[in-house]
Amino acid sequence: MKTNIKQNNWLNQTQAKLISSITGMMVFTASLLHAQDPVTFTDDFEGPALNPFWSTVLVSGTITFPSSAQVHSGTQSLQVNSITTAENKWIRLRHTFNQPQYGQVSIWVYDSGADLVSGNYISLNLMNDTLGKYLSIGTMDYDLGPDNGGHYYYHAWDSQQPVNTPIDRTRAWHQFAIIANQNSVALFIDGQNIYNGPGGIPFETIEFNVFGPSWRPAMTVYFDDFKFSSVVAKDITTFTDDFEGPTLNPFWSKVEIAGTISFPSTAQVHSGTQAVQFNSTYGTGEKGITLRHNFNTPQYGQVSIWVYDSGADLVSGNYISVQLRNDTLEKYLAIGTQDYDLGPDNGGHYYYHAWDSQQGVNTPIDRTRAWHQFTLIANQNYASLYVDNQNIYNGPGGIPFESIKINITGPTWRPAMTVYFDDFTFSSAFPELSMRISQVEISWNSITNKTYKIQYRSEVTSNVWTDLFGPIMGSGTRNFVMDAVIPGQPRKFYRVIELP
Ligand SMILES: [Ca+2]
Ligand SMILES: [Ca+2]
Repeated sequence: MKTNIKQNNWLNQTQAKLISSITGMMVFTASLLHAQDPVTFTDDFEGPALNPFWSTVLVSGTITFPSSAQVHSGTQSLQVNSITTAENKWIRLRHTFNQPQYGQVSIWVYDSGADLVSGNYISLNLMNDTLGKYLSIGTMDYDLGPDNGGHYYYHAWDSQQPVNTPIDRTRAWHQFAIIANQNSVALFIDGQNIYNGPGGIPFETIEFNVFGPSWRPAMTVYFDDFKFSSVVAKDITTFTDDFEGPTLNPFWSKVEIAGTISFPSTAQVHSGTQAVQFNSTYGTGEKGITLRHNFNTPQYGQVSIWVYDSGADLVSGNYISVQLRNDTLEKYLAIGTQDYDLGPDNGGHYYYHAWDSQQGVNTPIDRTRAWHQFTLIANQNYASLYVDNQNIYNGPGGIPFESIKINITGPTWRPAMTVYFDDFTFSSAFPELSMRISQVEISWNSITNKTYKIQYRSEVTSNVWTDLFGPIMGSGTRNFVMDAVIPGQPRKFYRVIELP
């Protein structure tokens, strides 16, 4: 008996992504046989041991974990201690991905070196090791005033040297956030945008660190609340809700403060026989009635919803707002109303809020007590807003949204109000294509008058050889059989046996 074992080894299901760029050009990338990276990873440093996501390099320094000396969230953070030795200080926490990434990365840093004439460098870096390029937000190893180490610095993909920012260092918690896209890069400190520039370089490694020459003093720095999310769509890519179901779709989570959500409601509908009804109450505290959806990963895409504006022409009402939110950066894109309608320049028109708006901006579109459609588009290259298909805003993009929020709000003293929403749509700018191998072909050179049997083994058969096909008569040529590939099955071995 002769056996011939062939291994069919697919580590993971084939991954393919279809990415459409703004020019309408389609770029198709597919990669086989690579290990999966996490799509999101957060670390609030509350565990008993450092998460194995991180690898460490400790030269002239140590890590104290967990540390409770300074925390941004919970009761723990990560403490980095540099030490004075003959060597330069170099304490790094890093994660290297299997595949280069686009995405959003943020961390909170307790800047112990603020206002010290001599300290250590602190930085958050996204690195493309292959190209020797990096994006970085950080500090100098001294603070000698606003123009000389007293502010935070950044380094863009193509910077020749660190660039000073307007943001003063203080001995407190600060958030460093980096969004690295295919088309753009945006850097933020405490939610303030400090840099926008070209993208197109993915990062292979995330690193945060404390370093400095040997002669700089020992320093203790704290890090907390790290967040990474890939910008690749792993969520649903489209979702529509005409609010015609028997219960509210679990896509939505509800918040009902000084009010309620009635579902289904038939009092006012835009389509079918049902809508969702928001009811605020008077005098029971600040109103906050919300439907929300949190995505697993930040999104680019388009959202629209129909709103029945019950507050139009009322001198006192509630705010109505539809928002795409980047909760990490505490930024949002929104269309909505004021909580009063006192004429065209004073609450009588619809308002919008762009990613970088300081306050709501008036539009030319009059409020009426009727159904109106709000449409919000947040892309890598632009953001656009529409009311009833009329374009009310175009501006820079580059900030993905992590959640959708639909709400009515208002202070205690504003009256109770009832507002209706209907016909919601969401579509991702990254329609995800997926590819998998559904069948394998097994073939062997056969001899006339011989019979063969095909067997396989896998984890499913506890690695025992099991008959698949046969006996099959040899044809004197190459024989072929097909076998289905079951989704999620990691590995299967085949062999052909020549029967005696
Ligand atoms: Ca914490
Ligand atoms: Ca409906």
